[in-house]
Amino acid sequence: MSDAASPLKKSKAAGGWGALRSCGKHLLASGSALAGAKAMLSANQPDGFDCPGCAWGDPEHGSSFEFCENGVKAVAWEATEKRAAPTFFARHTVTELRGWTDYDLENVGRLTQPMRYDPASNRFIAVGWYQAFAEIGRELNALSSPDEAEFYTSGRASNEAAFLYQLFARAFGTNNFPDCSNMCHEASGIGLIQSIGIGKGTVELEDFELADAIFVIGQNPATNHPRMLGDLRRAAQRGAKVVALNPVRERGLERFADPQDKIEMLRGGSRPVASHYAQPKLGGDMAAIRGMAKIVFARDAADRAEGGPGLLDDAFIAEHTTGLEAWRAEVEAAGWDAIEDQSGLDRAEIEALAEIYLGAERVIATWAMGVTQHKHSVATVREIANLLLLRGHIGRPGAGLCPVRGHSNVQGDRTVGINENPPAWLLDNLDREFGIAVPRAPGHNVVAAIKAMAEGRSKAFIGLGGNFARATPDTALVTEALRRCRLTVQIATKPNLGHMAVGEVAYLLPCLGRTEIDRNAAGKSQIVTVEDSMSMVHGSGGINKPASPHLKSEVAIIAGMAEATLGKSLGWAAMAEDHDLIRDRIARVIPGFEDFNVRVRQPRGFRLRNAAAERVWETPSGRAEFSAAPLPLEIEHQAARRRSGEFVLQTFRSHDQYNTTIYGLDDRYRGVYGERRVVFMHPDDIAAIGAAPNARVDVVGTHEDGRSRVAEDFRLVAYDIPRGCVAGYYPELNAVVPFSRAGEQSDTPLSKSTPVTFRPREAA
Ligand SMILES: Nc1nc2c(c(=O)[nH]1)N[C@H]1C(S)=C(S)[C@@H](COP(=O)(O)OP(=O)(O)OC[C@H]3O[C@@H](n4cnc5c(=O)[nH]c(N)nc54)[C@H](O)[C@@H]3O)O[C@H]1N2
Ligand SMILES: Nc1nc2c(c(=O)[nH]1)N[C@H]1C(S)=C(S)[C@@H](COP(=O)(O)OP(=O)(O)OC[C@H]3O[C@@H](n4cnc5c(=O)[nH]c(N)nc54)[C@H](O)[C@@H]3O)O[C@H]1N2
Ligand SMILES: [Mo]
Repeated sequence: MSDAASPLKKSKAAGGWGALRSCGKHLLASGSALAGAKAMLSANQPDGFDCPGCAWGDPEHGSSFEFCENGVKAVAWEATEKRAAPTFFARHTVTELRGWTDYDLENVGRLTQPMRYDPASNRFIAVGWYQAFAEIGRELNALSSPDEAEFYTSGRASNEAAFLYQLFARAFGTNNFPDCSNMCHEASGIGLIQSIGIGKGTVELEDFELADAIFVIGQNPATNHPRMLGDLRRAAQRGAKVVALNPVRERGLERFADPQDKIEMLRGGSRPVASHYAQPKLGGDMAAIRGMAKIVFARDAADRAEGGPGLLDDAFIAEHTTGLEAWRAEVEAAGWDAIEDQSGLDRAEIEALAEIYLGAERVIATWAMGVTQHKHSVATVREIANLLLLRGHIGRPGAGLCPVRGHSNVQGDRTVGINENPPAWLLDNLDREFGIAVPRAPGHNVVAAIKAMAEGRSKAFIGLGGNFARATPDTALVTEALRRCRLTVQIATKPNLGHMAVGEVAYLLPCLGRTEIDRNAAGKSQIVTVEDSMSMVHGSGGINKPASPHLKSEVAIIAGMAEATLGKSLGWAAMAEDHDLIRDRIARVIPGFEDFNVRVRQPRGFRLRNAAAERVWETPSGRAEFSAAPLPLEIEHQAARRRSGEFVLQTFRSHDQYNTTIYGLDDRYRGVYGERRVVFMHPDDIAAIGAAPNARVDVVGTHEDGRSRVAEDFRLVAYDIPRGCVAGYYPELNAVVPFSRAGEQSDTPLSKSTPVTFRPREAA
């Protein structure tokens, strides 16, 4: 790769003073530096709130607060003194607000009162809670079937809110639970359940202190999981190999200066994180890992031929697994040409990766969206599991699988029942506990919900947080689909662009944030709980004064809607008053939550049992199952090359955003400042389309379904990225991602492999 294309050579390490300066800026910009600083001090502390940033685990020892730029931004965003009060909505029509940017709209501040859309004036007008609940109940009951309603969940919702929400929807009569998880780690859950019997990672935070090799696949922790970077860095410091697989050279993965380390900060130092960096092409990880397996099998055979014991964990394979031979046959059938072309890595590079794997006694594999948002993501997740199973790297200290979750409670929401395809035991337990008969038929995920609303089959949309219109693909189509609805209800802390896609009857219901004190009528403050990527469940209680006296907790809002829709019989009001009552119900419905109310008050909470981590495999065979999927015949970058002029686009996050929330316009580690409409491209590809670096282009989606998809006016940035692959930011580029292209089995939109071409902008 030519040096000219890499901004990394010149720029400094990730983290460090840049991170501190950036945090100071965000706390000040939020207009409440003091409250922000105070809030930060109790984030991820035993008696404070769980950080609303990411789902990385919290350390057991060292109660000192872990500094995280990401967390500071998330807290400052919520603790702002700015308000989106009724006077703001009186000044602007909804049509006008639709023309605002994501950034400007959220920047108005916190919602203060329930708002109802008034079609006559085309504005949101304040209403009382009682009136809002009553009308929502009437509208839901007027649907011809409960299956005409969609209940969307974003992963920040607490276990208590999510449990009550699924109870509400199921008691109402539907399993329609489109969930941010459908766009996120769905493939991890599905693949891991098939392979090891549980859809969650098997490692604990402590395992990172013992691992000899950590493969970080399709993940950008410097931006998205900064506290994970600390663990990676400590591992690298004690000599473990940290291997990055990422088409883009992400600076934070290469070098990192730790804001926790005062001496390093003073010296302006930084240390390498990744000892090895491989740049596969988009979607090429399955082939890369298959190549590694090919080498492992060959080296194993050679060792045995020489009378050695072989390199596989024979005892583990014999006692704990099934299906090895079928997979081995697939691996042997895959030719090196196909492996090299698909992965974009040459054989020598793959050999080097295999040697690191073979040289390590304890191996961890972590991954995120670079693995899960592709067509063959489930097969890829299973290929990762296969590789670890070969040498028994699951269920022992310092080794294991680690899908790194996104939203701070996305894993917990699933655990407590947000699932459009629920297991029978969950439904049986709900029926028994509440004396109801919940529906059995599977409901809608995100893609199915979009389709149903677009076709007019679904008529009501309830959003528990999140930003459905902006987070989903095909922005224009989804915005239209929401506007076709009879009822839209958005439960949120701040207004966002998606909220302006109003149905005929539309509500914006303001809730307390996680940093705020939630007091019940009797004055007793309530806590909620969340589950992190390591299956640790812990309590979270706010410490800040609520942004407005009119706010209700998410739990209270769900209870209010449920009672207005279904009547009082399930005891909604009591559960809203006292969250312990919800936890008692969870304890009786969801396995693993016995004594919930006692255990959640232990300092670090408790860990949900993970059978696979104990080498108990809850699969049909009772063993860990090797998968034997053939390599795909062709993946997107190969197809794009065949149709010359086409590229495969991945949409990722800048350093200054949290999903659809834009904190600022800089992407410090990638050297982009003051703008977001950029496309990262190999310099030779820029030349190949007849453009010059920094030229402005329109990005055109090439999916052929008769719909035109264009995102206008982007700057081409020469970058260290494989040829044929380009990258740019979400949510802006969701305009060109078709919702109908989705992952096999996972049905996850292909946010990391969308075929596009480029069209020069006319010079102004
Ligand atoms: N600050 C901040 N923190 C966040 C979020 C945020 O938006 N901002 N979002 C949260 C959420 S919901 C989530 S899910 C996580 C997301 O965390 P990440 O998965 O780190 O998120 P992305 O920015 O989408 O980055 C994907 C990475 O995978 C690489 N990649 C893309 N395609 C491929 C591929 O085919 N193969 C390989 N090997 N790599 C590939 C990209 O180059 C990029 O480095 O972060 C969570 N934390
Ligand atoms: N093209 C492309 N699309 C993607 C992705 C991608 O990588 N590329 N990533 C996907 C992924 S991994 C995910 S997880 C989804 C995210 O999809 P969502 O979870 O729907 O989106 P967010 O941007 O996280 O939601 C932000 C909104 O949540 C609300 N909010 C914030 N805090 C709270 C709170 O405490 N309570 C409530 N009720 N509301 C709150 C605010 O109004 C804010 O505007 O996007 C997906 N979409
Ligand atoms: Mo996510």
